[in-house]
Amino acid sequence: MSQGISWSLAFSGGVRGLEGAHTSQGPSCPDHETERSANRNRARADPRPPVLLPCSCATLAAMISALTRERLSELETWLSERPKKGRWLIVTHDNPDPDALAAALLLGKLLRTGYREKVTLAHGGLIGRAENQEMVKVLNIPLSRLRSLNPKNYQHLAMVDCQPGTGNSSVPPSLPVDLVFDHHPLRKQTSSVPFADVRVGYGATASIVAEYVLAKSIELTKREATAVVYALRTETLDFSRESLGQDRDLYHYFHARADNRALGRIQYPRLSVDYFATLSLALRNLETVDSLIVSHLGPVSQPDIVPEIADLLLRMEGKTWALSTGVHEDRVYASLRTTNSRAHAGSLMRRLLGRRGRGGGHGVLAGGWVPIPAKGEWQEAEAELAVRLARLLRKDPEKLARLDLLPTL
Ligand SMILES: [Mn+2]
Repeated sequence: MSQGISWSLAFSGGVRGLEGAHTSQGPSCPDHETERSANRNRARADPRPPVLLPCSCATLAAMISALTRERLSELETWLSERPKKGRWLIVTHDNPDPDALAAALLLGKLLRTGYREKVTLAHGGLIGRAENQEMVKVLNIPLSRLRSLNPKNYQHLAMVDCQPGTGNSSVPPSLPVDLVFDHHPLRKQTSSVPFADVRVGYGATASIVAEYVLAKSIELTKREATAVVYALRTETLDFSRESLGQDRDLYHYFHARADNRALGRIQYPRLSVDYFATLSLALRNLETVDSLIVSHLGPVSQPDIVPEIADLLLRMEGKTWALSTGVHEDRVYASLRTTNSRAHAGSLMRRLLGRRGRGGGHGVLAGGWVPIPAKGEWQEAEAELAVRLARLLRKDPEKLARLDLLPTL
């Protein structure tokens, strides 16, 4: 059945002709509900015919691209014709971010509600970031740790927001990968997956999966809508980086259906003392050369803090590149951020990590890891990453110097 399955790198414009028109397909739009009741009230007081207010949100039909409709029917055929039935394991990358969590939640819903499949969501690492922990808690996302599951209980594996061979997802090797949904650049190994939908242009994997769910006319709950909204907000930095009109339309559609109180709780969670300790350490270990700012965190209790620090450092005035590194178990993790929208942070990260490492990313942000070369040599490994990055950015690594924020007493 792999014949005829294509890997969709390009975005298809979709059915745009219906924009602004009201359709009766699928769940009704709360915005339009308000508009209709306003018209009804007006009709009671005023005998003139109701005025149709201009529609500010795209309709359902317009939000589902032609490509998604086509791929959904391919998926349906594959699901009905596959030789083996059985339980699905949906895995995100090891340390899932909101996009991975929302995409997993929605794919679970699609398989469960749309095709009566049995599904378990799982990840291999840690959910470190307080916001992401809060998201799982507040939205009640049923997520298992891979190590607590027996792979023998599953017959199918789906990967969301990651692909086979990227090194950021510890999938059980005994299970064949049957489904991949992702928006990172296409990896070679993905070509042997029976069904893969990889769309680099999309701002979030959750957008891709959300389109399938809508195309299948499955109504999402408030918590699922909230998950998509939070995924899109964080993944596109409130639409300030790579995204499509498609992402925006989906965002508006789901925002009207989301739980704003839950969103508030997710965005401003309580932070652990450990978090503040790492933050303090990060600010005491700054190095800089020209527009590059670096911080080495050393051993961290969870790897998610590394990208969080990189995000923060990129906001320092005068800096356009930020690198943070941290050590967890036997790996040195690195996160790279840039303000340069034309940069290729993902490919730069792969060059930075070299053959021994694993990593990738998008245009302006990337992450990955290298194994610690020998016991206890993590300091050298962290320092070397900064020196190599300086060189790759054509900056003089000799000039990489400490940045003391406070005057020494
Ligand atoms: Mn993503």
